[in-house]
Amino acid sequence: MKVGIIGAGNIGSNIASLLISQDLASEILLIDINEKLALGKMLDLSTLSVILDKNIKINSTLDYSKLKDFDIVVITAGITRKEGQSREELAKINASIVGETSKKIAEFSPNAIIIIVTNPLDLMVYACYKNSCFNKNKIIGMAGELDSARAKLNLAKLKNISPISAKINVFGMHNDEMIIQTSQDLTKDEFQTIKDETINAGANITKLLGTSAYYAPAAAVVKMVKAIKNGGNIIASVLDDNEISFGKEIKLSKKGIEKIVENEVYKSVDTSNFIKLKKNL
Ligand code: TXD
Repeated sequence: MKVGIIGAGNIGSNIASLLISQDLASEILLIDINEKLALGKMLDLSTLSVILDKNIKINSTLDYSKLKDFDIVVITAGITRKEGQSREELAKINASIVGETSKKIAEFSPNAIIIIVTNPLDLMVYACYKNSCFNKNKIIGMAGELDSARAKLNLAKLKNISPISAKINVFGMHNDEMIIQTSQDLTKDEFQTIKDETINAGANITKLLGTSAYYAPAAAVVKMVKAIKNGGNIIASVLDDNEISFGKEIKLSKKGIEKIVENEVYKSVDTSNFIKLKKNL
């Protein structure tokens, strides 16, 4: 599979590294407005592929015509929120980056499946849809797998169980309004603790690193690539008939979203902020 990655920063380059090590791509193209960064990452990743005995084509460019007929394109491009900057401002700036990028993908890889990573995630799925004019079943946003993994860790810590066997998932918006669903018996207080810790998980990492998390977000994208390649269920931000996007469980294949798995919790997702911000993009 040919995988394009727009934005060769922390998450983009880690996605490439995981794709190479797990034999998930035959070709990888890195595109970044910072050409030097993309070139440097490409050279480093090419060397990594040789060390791992992987025969894979890796290139970097700013020329979108090289993104011809790719199967999957991941968008991580964008800016991170600066101090004092509102969510609205960030949404506007990143929507224009994601929008321009999406138009280019539509021009050169019209049959691709697009995975959005850029924040604010759910709104960026909408921005991609509006600008690419792709069918809704070809655009998915990465957040639910990441938030669910964070919730699993928090539940495991609280109940002293393995995070792998923790039965907990996160649906809805990729922000404080996320919705947690678990079959684990919990008191109200325990549930609230897990919810608070999961909501704050990203910000805690950002405080420590001075930048947002990247290993886990990259791994979550790669999980989505695997589900596209081999078929499988994952949680992703997907658009509904009203052009509102939030995290739902979906069945994926090489054709895109095959099915949305219905769940009562979708009805309790608060979409008011999304609708308000969407109008300003
Ligand atoms: O759960 C999730 N979806 C997320 C999302 C979890 C963590 C971080 N999340 C967001 O992903 C984060 O808030 C950012 O919006 C993106 C990418 O995060 P990353 O940590 O990879 O950011 P970097 O390292 O700053 O990389 C972004 C790259 C950088 O190299 C820029 O030069 C490039 O994007 N960039 C562009 N490339 C191409 N074209 C344009 N216009 C452009 N603008 C910036």
